[in-house]
Amino acid sequence: MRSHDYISIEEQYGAHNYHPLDVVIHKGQGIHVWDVEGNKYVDCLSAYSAVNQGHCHPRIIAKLKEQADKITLTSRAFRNDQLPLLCKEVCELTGYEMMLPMNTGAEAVETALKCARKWGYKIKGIPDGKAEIITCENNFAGRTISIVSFSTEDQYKDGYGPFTPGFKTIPYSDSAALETAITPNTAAFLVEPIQGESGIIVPPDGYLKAAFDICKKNNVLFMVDEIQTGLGRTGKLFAYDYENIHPDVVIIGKALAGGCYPVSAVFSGKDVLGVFTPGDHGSTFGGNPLGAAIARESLKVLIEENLIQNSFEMGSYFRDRLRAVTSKHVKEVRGKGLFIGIELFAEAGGARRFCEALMKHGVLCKETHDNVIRFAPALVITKEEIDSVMEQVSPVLQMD
Ligand code: IF1
Repeated sequence: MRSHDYISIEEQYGAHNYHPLDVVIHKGQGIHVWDVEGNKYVDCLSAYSAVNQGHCHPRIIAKLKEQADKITLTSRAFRNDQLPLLCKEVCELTGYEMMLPMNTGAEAVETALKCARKWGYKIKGIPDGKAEIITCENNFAGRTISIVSFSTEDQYKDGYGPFTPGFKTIPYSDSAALETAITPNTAAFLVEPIQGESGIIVPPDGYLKAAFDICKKNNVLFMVDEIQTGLGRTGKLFAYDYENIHPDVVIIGKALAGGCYPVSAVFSGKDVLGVFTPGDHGSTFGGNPLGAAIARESLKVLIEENLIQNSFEMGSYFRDRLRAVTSKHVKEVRGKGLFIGIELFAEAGGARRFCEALMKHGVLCKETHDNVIRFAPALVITKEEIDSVMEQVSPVLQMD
């Protein structure tokens, strides 16, 4: 079968909740993927930062196979010999006391929201049913009904009401608005250190620190969504590391298991995650030994292969090279580490046509909103590989 055969089958039998580029990927290795015709591409999306360690990393795949031969799922009715070590290794790596495992990012965000509410009632003393959580305009945190309840993107909410109450929206990058929005019933502030979906929006230096300080002063949990920005993507282990803060609650997912398996987690101090007691919350697959073993190996790869520093250095090199391209379409190149957005002028005719042109040149990118092209290759990318990507990107940015 050829690409168009797969595409027509998917169009016929799959729900139409996506509009993918028409490349049918068959295999991947490192920064590269191949389609069913055998054409090779550089993947500059990395499954939205889930494959930070690169496609089919040999060490991660070997661990997956090794663990799959032993035991894959126990449920949390019993214990397994991988989850305790994942919890310990995550805590030692991050300086937190406790971790709660889930599967997808949205589930981890839901976990953090439940934790914040429970903390609000049990510890802070908010009257029952009154807890408020503050979120930012243009956030993205997943697709569940409670999460889309605080989305400000019409399409993500359209047709899904009634919504979960208890959320307040403030502008991003505006710490004064946070201070004003806080009331005695505020349990938490949930924020992305860089807004990915809304176009790689990097807040001004000092914003996260200022927001963190305001939360501390008001006994409000500072909860950071590092699902997309975390685990080396921005050139630090976490994007919050740029501001030397210790958020109360950190949410991770995606690259935690190197794109081989859905594993997400919430980690925090005992004073916060300790509010959960047996039966309060859970998941059949959360903390399963297969996912935990893969996550442990994925974290080791990230550290031992120095991918975080590589992201920092290659990100800055990549941005410099992109900024050096003379193009009438480019308004701004921004980002941190290998989390890069190119914002185009409104007159450029939309980012999608550039992504389609790049695909023809062997570079896979995805537009975010209408006018931003996102570049987020796996963190294993080398300078020579960036040079070769630039040979394709430059002419596309210079097209009419
Ligand atoms: C889709 C976007 C990216 C996330 C942050 C939580 C989640 C995500 C900061 C939820 C997920 C994904 C979901 C995916 C596309 C993608 C995305 F464009 F939609 F926003 F990456 F930028 N917090 N982001 O970015 O994690 O439940 O998906 O595991 O929905 O199509 P999930």
